[in-house]
Amino acid sequence: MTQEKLREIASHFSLEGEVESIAPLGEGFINDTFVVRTVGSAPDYILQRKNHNVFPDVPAMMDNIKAVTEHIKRKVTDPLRQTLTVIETHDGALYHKDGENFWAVCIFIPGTTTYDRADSPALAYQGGKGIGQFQRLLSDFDQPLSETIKGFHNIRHRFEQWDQMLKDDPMGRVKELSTEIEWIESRRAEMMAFWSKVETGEIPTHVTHNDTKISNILFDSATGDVLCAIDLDTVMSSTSLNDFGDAIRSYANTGAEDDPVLDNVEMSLEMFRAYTEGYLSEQREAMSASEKEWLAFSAIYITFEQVLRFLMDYMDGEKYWKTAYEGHTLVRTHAQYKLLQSMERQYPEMRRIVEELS
Ligand code: GN1
Ligand code: MG
Repeated sequence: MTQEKLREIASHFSLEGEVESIAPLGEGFINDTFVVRTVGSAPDYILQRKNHNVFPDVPAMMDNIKAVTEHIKRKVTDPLRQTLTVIETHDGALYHKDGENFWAVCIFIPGTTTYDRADSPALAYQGGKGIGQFQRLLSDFDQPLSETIKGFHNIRHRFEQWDQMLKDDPMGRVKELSTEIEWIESRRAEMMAFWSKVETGEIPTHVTHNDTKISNILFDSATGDVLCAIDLDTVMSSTSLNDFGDAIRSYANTGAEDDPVLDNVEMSLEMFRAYTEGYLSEQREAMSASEKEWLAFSAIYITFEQVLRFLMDYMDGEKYWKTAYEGHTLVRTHAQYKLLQSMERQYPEMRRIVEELS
């Protein structure tokens, strides 16, 4: 994408100050992200091309983000730093459509740090607190939210996709994957049993973030404290347990999500404890007994789902996540499966920690 084209796209939004430069930021696996630097004291901005293959209804997604961030702004002391600020186009829209691509802008929050990996229990504690805070600020949000990705953390829906994938076998890879397929099938009943509790309401639903890996949290560079949750594309109604579980999947992994060296990958109980402590510091009172009962299991549930999703994408020819090399998504599948096994082994201890801290 040329500078000129990016500048043309940015020009549709109500930006303060003159654009100085537009450069790629980070390495999102789904969207394309740029930072727009402006001249002088005007704010800088984040410009994103939203992946419409992943998000079929970008306008509905932007409505969700706008509603949720406005709600948070009314409750915090520093509304420009403690959540995202969506910038409209000159026509008052929340996105600009260029051909078939959707673009959106929010304010770049300066003086912040992001991490790809949690390098200390203190950071995990802050991350847990951040998601706990995010859920607390939205606990009285009562507007309808669109389901922007159907059945996102709903394992019943994921198994429907799985059964279809096994039938279609678009790349002819099923025959090479009997081991991996068995990883999925042997856990089907256990995962469905958990999800049934959400379906019957035994485990309640709330407004949730749904993508709580560490890189989606901003930390204040000056204090090291958590500032806010970003990447609100998947804000929807679901069980808040999944936000916890997805974060453990990210913070407590001693290796990388796509680690080719499986010996690097374990779940660190120390990080699990720190994240749990931070999360419960915000959520202890609000949580129901059933949520506390299933909190530790949610890490296993979400990590299983991630194994399933990566494996399905590999079977589908690696279309969903960006890849750095062929077979990258199978490497991701194996690394996440190693993490899942590590969690399963340590599950009694995880439960004990939750009980102790709650
Ligand atoms: C995607 O958008 P990003 O990179 O934060 C994915 C998550 C996965 C994650 C795995 C909308 O997250 O669900 O857990 O990759 N987001 C979507 O790295 O599918
Ligand atoms: Mg995302």
